[in-house]
Amino acid sequence: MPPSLRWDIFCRVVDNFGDAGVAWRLARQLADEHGIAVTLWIDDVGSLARIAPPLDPLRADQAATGVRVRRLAGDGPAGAALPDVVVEAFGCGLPDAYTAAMAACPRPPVWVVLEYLSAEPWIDASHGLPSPHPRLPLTRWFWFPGFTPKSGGVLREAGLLAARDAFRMDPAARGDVWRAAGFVPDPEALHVSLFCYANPALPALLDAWAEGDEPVACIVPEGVAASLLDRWTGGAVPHPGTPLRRGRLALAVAPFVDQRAFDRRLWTADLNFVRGEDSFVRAQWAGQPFVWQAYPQDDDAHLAKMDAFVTRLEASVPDGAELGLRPLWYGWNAGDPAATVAAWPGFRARMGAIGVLARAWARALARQTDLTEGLVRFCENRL
Ligand code: TRH
Repeated sequence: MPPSLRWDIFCRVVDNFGDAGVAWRLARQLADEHGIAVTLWIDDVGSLARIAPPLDPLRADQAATGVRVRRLAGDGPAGAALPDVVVEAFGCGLPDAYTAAMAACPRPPVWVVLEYLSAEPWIDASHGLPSPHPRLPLTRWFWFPGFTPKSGGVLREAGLLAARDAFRMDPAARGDVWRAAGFVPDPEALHVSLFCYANPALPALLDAWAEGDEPVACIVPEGVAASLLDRWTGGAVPHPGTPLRRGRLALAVAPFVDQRAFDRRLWTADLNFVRGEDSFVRAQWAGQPFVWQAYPQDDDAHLAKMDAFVTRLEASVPDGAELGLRPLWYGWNAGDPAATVAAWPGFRARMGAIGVLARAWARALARQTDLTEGLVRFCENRL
């Protein structure tokens, strides 16, 4: 790969943090591991700055950890020199002036549309296919992240699992992470990291933990399910650093931390509730039991995505279907309080075996080519 390669990544934040989170992780890996000069064009620098604190939300052009970050507004990079590769994250659309410049270029950049991650089988047949632009003499290539060797893979930076294992070997690691949220280390407690959407099943699950027979220490990121927590706490949502106690549950609200610190929380939790796309993948790399809330979609398409993933997860080990993942995952994704609470004791009782499954899944997934490596090779062959 010629070292002078330049890539532009375009990202428009739909909502939440995953679009920015994925684009940022990809940009950093391209720079760190492939020596590529990356410019990330993103409309909502503020959302990215919340999970990448070195960034200044008010600056339109800045650099951090080897990536140039520029605010995407209006015609965006009008007049800027075209790169060798353009990544259009999640089909966000490129500025018209930019695509016109690409079309006028004798050797246009390789144009890749990065799709949303899915475990659904159909993506393997769609991955890596070209599509002629409807108006311009340009070709777009569609990259479908996934969990099979025929898909576009998932993001995994070099040394991730070794760093995870080394961190977990440090006896002080869990204490440091959870003390930062205001918890006094309690080896008897079930440590839960809870990152979810506004889930109607959440209050009932918190009640079940409060009335349960074991101490539960739970961290919720600031602003997550805020109105539900406000009602459940009676307007006394705990301030960061001072957990609220109710029965056996201690609930702490934590400010957003950077992606590296968020990984460490996932690595040191006994159970990770995650959502969307990027934290979903990071919980898989953590190799701990996890529950995923797919990004809710009106036509319930998210339930099909969740089912497709659970099916792959169960099939990855003998008797995986006996682990009883589905009742809690389905209740949680349906936002069904009764189903979620009914499923909790069974899931909790099988967490040892679910942890074995999670670690085996992470090992197997790590044997596949990571998304960035595959994408670099793919583009190299089309330059
Ligand atoms: O925030 P999300 O719900 O983002 C969603 C999904 O990406 C979804 O697929 C997409 O359609 C929608 O946005 C528009 O969940 P996700 O994907 O887990 O992204 C959260 C990011 O925030 C992830 O990179 C982890 C990061 N994060 C931190 O770095 N620190 C934190 O403290 C927290 C809570 C999250």
